[in-house]
Amino acid sequence: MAYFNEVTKVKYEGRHSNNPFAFKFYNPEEKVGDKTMEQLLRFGIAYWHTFTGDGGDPFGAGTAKRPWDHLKGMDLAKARVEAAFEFFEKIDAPFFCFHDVDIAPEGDTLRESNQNLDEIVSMIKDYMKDSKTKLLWNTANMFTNPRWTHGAGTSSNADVYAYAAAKIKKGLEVGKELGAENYVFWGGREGYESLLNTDMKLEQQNLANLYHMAIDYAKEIGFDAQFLIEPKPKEPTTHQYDFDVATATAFLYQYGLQDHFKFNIEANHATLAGHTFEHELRVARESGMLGSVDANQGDLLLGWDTDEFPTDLYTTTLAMYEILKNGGLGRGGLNFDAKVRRGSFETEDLFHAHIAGMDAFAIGLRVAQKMIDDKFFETIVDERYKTFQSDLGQKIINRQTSLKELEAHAIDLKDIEVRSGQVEKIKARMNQYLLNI
Ligand code: XUL
Ligand code: CO
Repeated sequence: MAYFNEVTKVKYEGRHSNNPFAFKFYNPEEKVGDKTMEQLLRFGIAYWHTFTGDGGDPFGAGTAKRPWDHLKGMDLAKARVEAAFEFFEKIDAPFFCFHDVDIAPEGDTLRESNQNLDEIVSMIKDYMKDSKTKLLWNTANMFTNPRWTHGAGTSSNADVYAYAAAKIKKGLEVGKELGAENYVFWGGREGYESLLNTDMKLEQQNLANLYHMAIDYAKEIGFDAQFLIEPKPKEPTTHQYDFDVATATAFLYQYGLQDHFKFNIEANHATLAGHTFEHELRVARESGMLGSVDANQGDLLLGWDTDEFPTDLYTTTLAMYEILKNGGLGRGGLNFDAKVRRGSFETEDLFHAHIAGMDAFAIGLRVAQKMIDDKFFETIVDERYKTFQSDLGQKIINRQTSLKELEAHAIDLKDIEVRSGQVEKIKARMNQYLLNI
């Protein structure tokens, strides 16, 4: 059965195309630098938003109209797999991502849930044999069910902790079975509400121990995926332990986990933390920990995680700049952790949304590559830090000086030439780059 009859395969038709079901800028085979767009962008489809989500929000029921709506339980789960692979083929997606509960319904016990999962995983495995779409990452949902109300790896209850450990164990086995490139840990409820009832030290230690056990088990079963932490400052938990990349980096170093993890950076999580998307990418890149990206955008007028499809070209450009400077995303990719708006409830909106996001990142990629080729930012930065190329500057950089020596240099200085940062000139040039793609 076909679920998306209104659309045949989405192809690149160029910037002047009026076909809403065509890419205007994403041309998978086109080379940018020495790699193709497909190799550089590595787009992933988020199963939960596109096939499981129904458009509901905290104020109202789901609005989405989907051709699988009449089904229930395992029949529904199977129909979603069929629909997913039809969608992947039509949108030409190289990757997809899921949580365990997105693909198969939970049973009354973990044993039952795992049986459901096994059945769907083997169906997915069969579909993957004839599909180019690979698994970018999978994860375990440890935030929806009421048992996670006080956290999973940071729960105040040891049975809940054990349940979380068992879900991760299964997640790693599923990842191995389907050849996942990465495994994600997003700590939805790993944080606290009030210090008055919280043993923060114990919770964080337990979480670190869980990660160590996951590393050991992946090794034991020969699952060599890259482990990723996905920071988020709040929502659902008030004080989230993985607040942002810098906070999570400190956690990883504190518990000896730094060599085993990279980051999955989500744009909307960055803005919730009071950062830009590109800031989080830069912080991770500087420490060699930029692993993968959840490509979406938040509504800056709203203070919550709206998970919109990314369409802001300024941001996609600055993000692609960081990614290219990182030498790409390695085994990571750009996963659209994004959902169509509640008012965009028709099935074809799923295509419009992904086309918009893929084109926005393709534009970002082209512009960022051009800026790198022209050494646009490098020249600005080199010029700005030029004084550090002097003897004095080199001594500072190499820690070969002292407060005494620097005082001797500074004590009679009169005419220090501090130059303008020229941010407005730089932004105006960036707009020129954006218009000239
Ligand atoms: C929640 C979120 C998650 C993770 C995976 O904000 O981003 O969907 O990406 O659990
Ligand atoms: Co995410």
